[in-house]
Amino acid sequence: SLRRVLVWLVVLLSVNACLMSTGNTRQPDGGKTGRNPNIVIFYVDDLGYGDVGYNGAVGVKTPEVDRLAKEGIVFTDAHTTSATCTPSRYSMLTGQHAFRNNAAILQGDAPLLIQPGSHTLPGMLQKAGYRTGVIGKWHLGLGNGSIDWNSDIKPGPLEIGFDYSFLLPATGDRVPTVYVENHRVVNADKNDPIVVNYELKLDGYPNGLDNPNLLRQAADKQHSNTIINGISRIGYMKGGEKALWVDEEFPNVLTSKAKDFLRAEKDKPFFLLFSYHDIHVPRLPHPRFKGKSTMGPRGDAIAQMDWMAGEVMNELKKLGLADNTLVLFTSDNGPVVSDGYDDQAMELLGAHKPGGPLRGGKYSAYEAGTRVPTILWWPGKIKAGTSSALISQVDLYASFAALVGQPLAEKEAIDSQNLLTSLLDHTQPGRTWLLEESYTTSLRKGDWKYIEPLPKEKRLPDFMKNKGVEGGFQHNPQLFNLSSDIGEKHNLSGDNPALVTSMQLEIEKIRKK
Ligand code: NG6
Ligand code: CA
Repeated sequence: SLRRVLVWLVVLLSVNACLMSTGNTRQPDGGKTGRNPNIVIFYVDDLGYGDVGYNGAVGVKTPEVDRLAKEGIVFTDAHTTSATCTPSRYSMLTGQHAFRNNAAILQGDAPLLIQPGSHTLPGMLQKAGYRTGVIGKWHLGLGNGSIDWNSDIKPGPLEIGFDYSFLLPATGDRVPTVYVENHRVVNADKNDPIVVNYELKLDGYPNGLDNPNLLRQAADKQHSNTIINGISRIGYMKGGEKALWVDEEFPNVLTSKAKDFLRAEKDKPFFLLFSYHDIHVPRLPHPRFKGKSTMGPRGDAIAQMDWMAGEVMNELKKLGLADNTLVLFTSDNGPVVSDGYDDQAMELLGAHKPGGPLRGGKYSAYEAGTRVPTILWWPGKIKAGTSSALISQVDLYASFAALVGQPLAEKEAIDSQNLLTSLLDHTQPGRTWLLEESYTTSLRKGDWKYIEPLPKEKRLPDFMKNKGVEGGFQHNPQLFNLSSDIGEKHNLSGDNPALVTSMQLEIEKIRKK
């Protein structure tokens, strides 16, 4: 609409003015080419607000991430859109809330969730002249419904805006446990075809329920199917022996693929989504990280994650790209300590608080579900500092569009707000409201936080109990004032019925948009 175009123009002009006034132009590279900046997103899996050194981690050090924090802008109120992985990734890549497409945690053989031809963040950047790559965990589905893992696997990332992909198809705890590079399983062997099934047991690899003696980590029932590399996974798989990944090698394999991508694309503006497996389960860090923390595999996986970030940053610097690369470090949802495997995470936690001062964690409606460590690093362009701006990952789409000067179509990224000024200047405010998705919906309005009650007839999900996570799901409305109650302990809904009603209405309005 005209309004949208006008708003966009004004923002673009003011951003330009702001960049000019600090002596910066959109001409990094020493002004050689005037090209748009490269964009790298470090997308860690299940990393909690308190899991990083600069936010007070105990028992593990994260010097590389802390360096980014010191040199960049640290956001204290930045959010994933959802308390689980698939919906958060969906929103970041489409600029739309996950509920609009019923995005929920996917199995390893689920079809691609984002339709080819639809607007995506990498597709938008392609239009602006970017080369785009995704390396690491995908978990947004592949194929059309029945994947043949032994031939071309599509549609996938290449059909929705990425030029290159090297993937763990779903999660580390789901079959198939093979890498998929572009359209193909790496090291696929036509004499040993891969078959995947999430309902029917397949012969071939032993399964965890019947063979607990073969396991390196005991697992709950859901994680007790196919055993690969001494770890039972969700789902059944057969064949593909030469293609099986070795979990301990993730840091080496993924980091070296990222470096290859940077080297190959260094002469064009590029976008890299570096999507970690860490610190998701199963946690099997490389032996060289063993004992790097006092918290066992979960802490060691954090140390490994930190090392990987350092490696990629060093490569950027080595290639002379550091000044012209915007780096965003963040996570896909909040922390979970125990998530299906016995890896001693609970026992060895000590005084470490994965969610920092926040209540809840992965899956939950409380703040720790979506409020995650977030750093924007772009020395030379931005001033280091701390920002309390309210920001959602759904906003990256419109913000990056503004950054690279790519206009958005009417129906493109409808939930995404252009917060570029807030991302680049720590003194600027962010959103006035923000939606958090979990098994219910929460709404932030400034410091107010409202959690929508579940319908009376719906059972409250309670599977998080044995994971040590407080879900925050109730049949009654909950309302907290985070300015005095960051830990969401005092439900003020009874004293503020009008605010409860208006925030509920607001949620309904967003749903209908
Ligand atoms: C759940 C798995 C959990 C994890 C999650 C996805 C349970 C009992 N099991 O179904 O282990 O794989 O899916 O995590 O919760 S996420 O970070 O990709 O959303
Ligand atoms: Ca996750």
